[in-house]
Amino acid sequence: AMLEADLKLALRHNGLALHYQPQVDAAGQKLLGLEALLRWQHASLGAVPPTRFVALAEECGLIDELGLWVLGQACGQLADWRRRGVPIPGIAVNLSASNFQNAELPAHVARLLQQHGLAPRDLTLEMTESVMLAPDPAVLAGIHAIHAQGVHLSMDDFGTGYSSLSYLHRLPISELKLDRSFVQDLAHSETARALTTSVLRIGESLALNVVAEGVETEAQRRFLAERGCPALQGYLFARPLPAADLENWVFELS
Ligand code: G
Ligand code: G
Ligand code: MN
Ligand code: NA
Repeated sequence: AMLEADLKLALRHNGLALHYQPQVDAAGQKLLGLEALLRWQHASLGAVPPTRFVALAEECGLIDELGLWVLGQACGQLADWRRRGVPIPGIAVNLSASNFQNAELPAHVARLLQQHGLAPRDLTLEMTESVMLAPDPAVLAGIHAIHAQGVHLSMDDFGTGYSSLSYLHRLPISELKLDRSFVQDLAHSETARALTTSVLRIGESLALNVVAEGVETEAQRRFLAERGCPALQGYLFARPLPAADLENWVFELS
């Protein structure tokens, strides 16, 4: 209950922050986009992992407010970068399954884009396969409404969750994020190599963007590049960075 109260305070009084991790092309040379990742530095506990406080926000009814804060913050930051000539192609935001249950979500997204002068294509919403665990009609309607606005939808942690391939043709998603567990095992697991190759083929045949997560080594980058992976994300290129550090990283890249 203590932590709950602290989270509410942090959410309402500027105690949360977004960090931004670059997504690059297979050569590691061109910036393709950013993923926004939520951070909470608690006064006495230190950094609280987002998985922990996102779960807490779901339990105590703060998840809608949290999702909207993240969306508003990400859109505001992107608009600020654009105004100042920092060349950021677009931004991806993580939402939890319950955010998609909110019937107001599509309208909120549309209003934020308009308010910040952004195009729908500038924004990607990442969801996890858990959205499809209980695919209630409200969630599916929300997903379709967001897609109809021209906002990209991305399936995060692809291959780890519910993993029924059937939702690939039932959901209007435009991107798969290959889970980092596959990337991590590339060097020593033939299975990881085969599954990675299969996910890249699925992406290719369904015309989906594929982002490989958790790329940490040059050998992983090369394997993914050789198999035509369109986009990479991981510590090899940059950690999730505060906005000012991300900006410096972008200027050093170009
Ligand atoms: O960056 P990091 O390892 O700490 O993120 C851990 C997990 O927390 C990731 O699975 C990510 O999807 C989730 N996460 C990070 N930021 C957000 C956010 O803004 N909203 C939601 N719902 N989840 C987030
Ligand atoms: O939303 P998602 O579950 O994909 O969250 C991405 C998570 O992966 C974040 O917690 C981020 O900090 C983490 N991450 C990003 N790059 C790397 C990496 O190269 N290695 C590892 N181990 N984690 C990473
Ligand atoms: Mn993600
Ligand atoms: Na992931």
